[in-house]
Amino acid sequence: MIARLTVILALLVAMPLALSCPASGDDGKINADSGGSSSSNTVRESELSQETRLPLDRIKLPPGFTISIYAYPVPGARSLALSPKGALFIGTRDKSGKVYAAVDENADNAADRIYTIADGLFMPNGVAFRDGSLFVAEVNRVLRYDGIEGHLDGSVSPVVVCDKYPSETHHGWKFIRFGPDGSLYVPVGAPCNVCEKPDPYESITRLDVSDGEFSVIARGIRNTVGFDWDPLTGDLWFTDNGRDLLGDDVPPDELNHITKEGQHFGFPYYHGKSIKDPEYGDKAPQISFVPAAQELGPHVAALGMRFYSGSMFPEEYRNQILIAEHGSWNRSKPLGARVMLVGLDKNRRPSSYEIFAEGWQNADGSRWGRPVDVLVMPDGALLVSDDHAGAVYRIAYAGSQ
Ligand SMILES: [Ca+2]
Ligand SMILES: [Ca+2]
Repeated sequence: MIARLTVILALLVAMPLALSCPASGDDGKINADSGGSSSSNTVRESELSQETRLPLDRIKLPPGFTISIYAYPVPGARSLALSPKGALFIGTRDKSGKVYAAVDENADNAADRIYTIADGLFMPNGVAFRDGSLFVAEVNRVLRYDGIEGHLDGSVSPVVVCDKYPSETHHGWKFIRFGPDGSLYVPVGAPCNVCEKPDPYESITRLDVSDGEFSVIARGIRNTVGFDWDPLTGDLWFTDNGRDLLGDDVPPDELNHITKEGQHFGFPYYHGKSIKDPEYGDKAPQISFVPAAQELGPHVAALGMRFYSGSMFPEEYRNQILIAEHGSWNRSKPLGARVMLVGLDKNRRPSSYEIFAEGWQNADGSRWGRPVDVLVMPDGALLVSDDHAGAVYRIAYAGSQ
């Protein structure tokens, strides 16, 4: 599957970049004026009565599925992470710099309270939870909030785990997740539409949260805002957003599959499976590029993705991939604003790419909502965040109809 253009291994085996990230300041605590202030944290009742204001009846789902509001309002809701005790952490990337936690206190599959854990952070898009601590990714830093479940009122000060990531805001917001190895995976996007940048740009890095050191594990990635590990193989898969301004239908967004550490996924030289970049294609280093495992729609802005690891949905969904497409901005006919299903065959190769949920885009191309991330709940329901409507939805399967 690997397009062997020419093989000069020198570049492939370039020494992994290892950067040390000691906590900033003397104790790693954040100054009140640099974000993380608890002074304006709030808690409010989730306004489920607002459900009627969001036209959920426009969402089309396969037979037997239903959609409801899980949390609302959650302005700018982006990445999702769930704690074992059931707190749903929600990142954002707008100027408010807020991180939320939504809690379903009475176990009726709808959050009753929405806490603002932090505000004033630098595009805190990424959230991940491990061993009682919430990790939040700003553009250039990863923060840790210890004992967060006992401090949902925002009364815990974060510790800086690492502050050595680049600070460009262009594709600088981060999706983060812990891998099966206990490391935190942190992407660094291209600080441009299309450009050639050295490590750690255009990569996925692996961060050791115990010492703040990170290294690049995959290159040639323009901007991934979602990834997950295959429950059957342990392999890491990720979405990537294709470059802009090559026309309506080129290039596709990508679903990629890492089979070996150090692989290069083509950007900025090649896009999709084999599309040569008109500007950078001729400058490509003589190395092997890994083509997209599945070409997605052009400019759809594929963001969050998860393998469906639950048991609520029908058998054919098990261990298949669900992808949230935020929706295009530079296409004459808008595309996206939907949740897609990528089917994998018995060899774990993509065999289908089809719509799972749509209807956030209106007939005239305008949108009332835009999916960002997806998360499989312990009961098997699928949560979907929406930063345009400011909501988190719950998609459930109620049986054949
Ligand atoms: Ca509830
Ligand atoms: Ca690629």
